[in-house]
Amino acid sequence: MPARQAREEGTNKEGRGGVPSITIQPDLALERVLTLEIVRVTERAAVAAARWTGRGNEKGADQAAVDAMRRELNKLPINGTIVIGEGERDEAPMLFIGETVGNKRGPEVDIAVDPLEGTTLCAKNMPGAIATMAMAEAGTLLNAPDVYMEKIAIGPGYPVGVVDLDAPAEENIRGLAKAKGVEPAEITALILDRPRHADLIAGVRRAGAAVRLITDGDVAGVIHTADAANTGVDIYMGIGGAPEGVLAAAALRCIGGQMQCRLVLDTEEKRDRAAKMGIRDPRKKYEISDLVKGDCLFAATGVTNGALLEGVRVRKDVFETETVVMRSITGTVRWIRAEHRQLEKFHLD
Ligand code: VTB
Repeated sequence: MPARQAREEGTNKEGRGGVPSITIQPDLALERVLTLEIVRVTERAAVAAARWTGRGNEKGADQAAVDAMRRELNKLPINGTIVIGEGERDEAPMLFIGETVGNKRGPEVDIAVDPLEGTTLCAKNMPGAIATMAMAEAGTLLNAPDVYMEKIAIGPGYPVGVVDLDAPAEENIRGLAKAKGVEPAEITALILDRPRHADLIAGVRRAGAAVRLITDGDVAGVIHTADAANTGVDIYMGIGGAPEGVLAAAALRCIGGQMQCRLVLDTEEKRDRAAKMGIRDPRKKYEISDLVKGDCLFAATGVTNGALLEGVRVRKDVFETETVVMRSITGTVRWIRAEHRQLEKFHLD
């Protein structure tokens, strides 16, 4: 289900800097073979969604990605539970929160999915739609309802606490510029282009920094901060979806960086839903290690071309995909360009 639609309609009841430092018992680490397995999952979802690129049909694109992702997830040697998914059981027929996936012959894992992050981007054939998922040891991913989330994220290499979710935008920009050794004018903040961000955008600009606005796609937006030299994005700020926040945190858990978040639980109904999912403190400020407590894997495949990933390319008898896959315990990031020749595996008509 397109997350934005759910949030708007209310139908949805709703490390640190540097190299990631993770100390967990070796037997709690995920099997490394799963790294390649999850690439297949996001590849299939991306190819399925790509068929809907530019068709103006968000639901169709999302459903295609969901079906493909679920089919592939069910082949994995895992006992998986969806903790971040397409919605809650009564509203999402597939990949709903609590759904179990996998062939049951493997470790118990938590799974976060966004089969098509940027449904609108795909429907309108705009850059940046991706298929993405994360996997972590059972019980270690935050079970978050599909509500909004306040977020702030920066890449690796900064002292802990250089920015703070609760500090004014100007202060965060000045602090970050100082830590980077540049003037605020050389800082760029990535922010979702939404009316709710008018004050935030004004504050960033008052501090002298540049704002880059995006229409959708804040999972990739947060990841951009981890490679500021190439992306030109130093900081991500603003309110986006909570599911996207958990996925982005999984990526930063692997590549380093800092992120702070808070769920926007502004109604009794949302607080109730969150409480049912085990959230005791509705105002809690989460760090990456609260969102993703243990070892995790993160993968994303491009659907449409974007700054992070190339989109799916359909050539005669060959589909090409680009995927980034990361593992937190080693901090390894792999970029996988694949050529698919056995096209039946995509179950496309
Ligand atoms: C963001 C964006 C997503 O939802 O999380 C956004 O990154 C937040 O919701 O791609 P609104 O659109 O309601 O602002 C998405 O756009 C996915 O729908």
